[in-house]
Amino acid sequence: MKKIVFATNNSHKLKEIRAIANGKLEILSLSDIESYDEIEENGSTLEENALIKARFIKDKYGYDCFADDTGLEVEAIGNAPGVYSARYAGEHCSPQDNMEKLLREMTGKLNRKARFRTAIALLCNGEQHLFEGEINGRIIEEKRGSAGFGYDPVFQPDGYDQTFAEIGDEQKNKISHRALAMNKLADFLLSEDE
Ligand code: ITT
Repeated sequence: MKKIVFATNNSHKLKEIRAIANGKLEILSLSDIESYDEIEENGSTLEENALIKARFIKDKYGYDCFADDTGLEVEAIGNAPGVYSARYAGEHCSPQDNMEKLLREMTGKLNRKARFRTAIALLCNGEQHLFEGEINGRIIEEKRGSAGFGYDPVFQPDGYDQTFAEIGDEQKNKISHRALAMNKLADFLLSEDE
């Protein structure tokens, strides 16, 4: 089975990606390769940040790898927090701080449209590839649900009455931005093996 490193320090993402890969790929974590690096994400787009993370691990450890960068883009506030989603409420802030700031900024706004977007950068066999996934939805007025992570309690995907944090991991992993991007990556890697 194809082995590939997923360059993330986010344990929730690792769990999601392993569930989405569904045993078709062997996904190694950064701790599996004994990497405890803090990788600075100073790109100005999701694509650039995904490449920065993947490139760092490829150059330092030599493994074929991929990295994900994800942002929440909210239309009424100029597509913020976007590439700054992780540090929206400041450096080292918590997901709760980020959601509280977002709900404050959205107070009284009638346009609640938002989307999650994921860029995955893959460095494999000396080549670089990018895969994307996105899902549209809306920002609700108050947090609901306890599954998932990050902004999931305030994001309700189109076609659902529940937030990502209410629909649960299994359903989220069928429809999410990350699932769409990851399925493209898995199809690519598996077709290469044929
Ligand atoms: P790595 O860079 O180590 O992969 P990270 O948590 O820093 O992990 P990102 O920069 O991609 O990852 O995350 C941007 C922010 O968006 C961060 O606050 C996450 O909690 C949030 N986020 C990412 N994916 C999400 C998802 O599927 N649902 C809700 N929030 C998400």
